[in-house]
Amino acid sequence: MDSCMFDSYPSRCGNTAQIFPRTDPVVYSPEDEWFKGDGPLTEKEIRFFDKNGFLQLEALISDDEVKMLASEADKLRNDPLLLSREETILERSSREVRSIFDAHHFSTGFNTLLRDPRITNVVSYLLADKLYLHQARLNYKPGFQGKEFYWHSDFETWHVEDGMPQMRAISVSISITDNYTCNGPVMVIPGSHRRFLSCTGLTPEENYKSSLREQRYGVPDEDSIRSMVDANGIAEIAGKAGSVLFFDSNLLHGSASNITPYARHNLFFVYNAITNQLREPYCLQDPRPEYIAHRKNIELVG
Ligand code: 6CS
Ligand code: FE
Repeated sequence: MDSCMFDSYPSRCGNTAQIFPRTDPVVYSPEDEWFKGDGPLTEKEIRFFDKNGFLQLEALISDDEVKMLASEADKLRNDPLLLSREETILERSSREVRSIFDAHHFSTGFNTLLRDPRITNVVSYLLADKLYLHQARLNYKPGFQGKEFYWHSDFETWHVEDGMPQMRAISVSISITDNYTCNGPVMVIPGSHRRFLSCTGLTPEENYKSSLREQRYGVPDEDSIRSMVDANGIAEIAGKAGSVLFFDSNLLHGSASNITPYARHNLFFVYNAITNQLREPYCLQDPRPEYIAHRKNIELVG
């Protein structure tokens, strides 16, 4: 059975690129209550997120906490035992560490932060559901060496390769270092979360073994990206260490290489609604490993 035929978000079906409308809500809490402002966000912040697909809260994390996060990140990056673990992804062109998945398993500081109500209250309001952690990832972008993340929708990958049914997950990116416009900050296309860019090609077996270093499948075509940028522009998310970016699972984003001396390290927690748990991957391949997409060991975090 070709799963693409019955899928509201078909992608990598081997055919041409297409753009589908989003059929899921963006903010799941009822709109007629947004004005109350009795949750963690003001009505203005909720409407900004609904319209643009992202919201950055500056200085949500204190300077002292940032210092702890930064020292944890450095400790993990220089831990020889971690270097050989599958959770550690190296850059394609050097032995530099690009990412560490499930980083909260190796840091009590990260493990505490992912359950922090300053973060989980915002996400559970937007998703109007209880939450579990779908993925945690420490992204290093060292000075001079940090490589790019090409344009993509996370949901496209999590739907096709992990079997995530709906767009009811939110990524939270915590800046551990200052993110300037020059050192490869996250770039987003505001409003792009409302379209699903169906990508060409077919998912190769064990795609994750290369995609986490350089994504080649699930990459939208240039014409689709251009049409989204023409309509909505590009926003560079600069912010001081301690700022927190909340963004919708389907928002088109990417980041450029870092050729400056200023490192850019971010800690990503991806929260999925408990009612949106992973099914069989829509690409009909074996599920990705647990450290990339939590499927079996899930626990409520908010
Ligand atoms: O494949 C994934 O799950 C990861 N890939 C990217 C480029 N962003 C989302 C996620 O960390
Ligand atoms: Fe991503």
